[in-house]
Amino acid sequence: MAHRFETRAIHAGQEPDPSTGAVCTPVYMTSTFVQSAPGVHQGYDYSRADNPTRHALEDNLASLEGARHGITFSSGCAATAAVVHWLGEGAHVISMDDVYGGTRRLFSQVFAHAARSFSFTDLTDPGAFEAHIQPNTKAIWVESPTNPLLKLADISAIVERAHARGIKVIVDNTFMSPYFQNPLALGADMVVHSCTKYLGGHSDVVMGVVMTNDDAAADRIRFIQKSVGATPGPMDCFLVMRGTKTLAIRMREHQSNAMHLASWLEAHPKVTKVIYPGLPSHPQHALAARQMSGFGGMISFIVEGGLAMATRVLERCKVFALAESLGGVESLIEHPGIMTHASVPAEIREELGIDDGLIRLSTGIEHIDDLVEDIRQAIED
Ligand code: P1T
Repeated sequence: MAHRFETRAIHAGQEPDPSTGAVCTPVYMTSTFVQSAPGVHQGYDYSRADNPTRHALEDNLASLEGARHGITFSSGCAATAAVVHWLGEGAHVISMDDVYGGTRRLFSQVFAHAARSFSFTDLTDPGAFEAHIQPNTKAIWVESPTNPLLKLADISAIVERAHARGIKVIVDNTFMSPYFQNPLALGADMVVHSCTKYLGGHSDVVMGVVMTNDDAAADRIRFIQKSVGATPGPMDCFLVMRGTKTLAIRMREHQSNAMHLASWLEAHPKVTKVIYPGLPSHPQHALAARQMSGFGGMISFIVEGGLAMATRVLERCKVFALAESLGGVESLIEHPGIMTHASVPAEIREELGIDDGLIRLSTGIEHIDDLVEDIRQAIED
């Protein structure tokens, strides 16, 4: 019988080292591997192509996402780029309108100049993409929940419609991690994560991964990984592997803190809006409860008083660090309009609802009372 998530997190891809018995997979800090005759080696020839520490991590991540293949990259953006390379010259992609600012920038300002084209639409309506289909539409790019507005896409409903048209569905599952959501089980063709976030979990690594059950697609993505060479180093792979061992307990704690904090914020008179999929007030709360096994650690909210008040709150927090990124054990606070989504043109931010007063929290796993007190004093004192 297959082991459960928590057990796989600790053991998948990781056998005690056969040469020494080391329980933890060693950091194979080597660029190359000796050959006994030309082309004769023990499975590894050069670390851009493969490295034993990376190999162990890729098997571990694939197991957690329920995928046959995990292919890692030097960042989440590099993983996204590999998928767009794989879609091929001339491909048209229909993307969720609210995605990480760097993803939109990569699509609109890099690949749009490299024989790819993109349409952005609100995939909270699973039929919305159909009006944008072109003869060369190859994929729907889903981010769910989205960054930073925490909108959800109904993954299986989109898959059903897209597959009927021969269109692939790719899901950026960074915000939920494989612990709370498994898009491949919902029919998606490919999953992308920024491992920089929950998978690494300690804000000390930048990395990405692509996961799929499609053998031919995996072969091609692996070929792109080796050929383009945006690969992670062995030390980073070790750190993410160390991170995934505690993913389940971290995610449970992130969620419990976020649920408490979101409810507290919602009751605060100076807070005009709280967006958290776990709150009954979230317009897609029912979908969140059905599609995910938890609601995650990300909260967005709007304070009364626009940019001036938002800036005050951001500057006054002490436990929450004012910083980009998310998914680490430490709580982070940021301003999407000025920070993570600054590369999204102002008129599009406005259209999406990325308000000047919008603040995004990555709820860490510190004591909940300290987190509430930190936000309280930043708003009230
Ligand atoms: O930063 P990198 O590892 O390249 O991952 C890019 C990325 C991809 N997808 C999502 C949903 C993301 O949130 C990110 C990175 N996001 C931030 C740095 C941020 O603060 O939102």
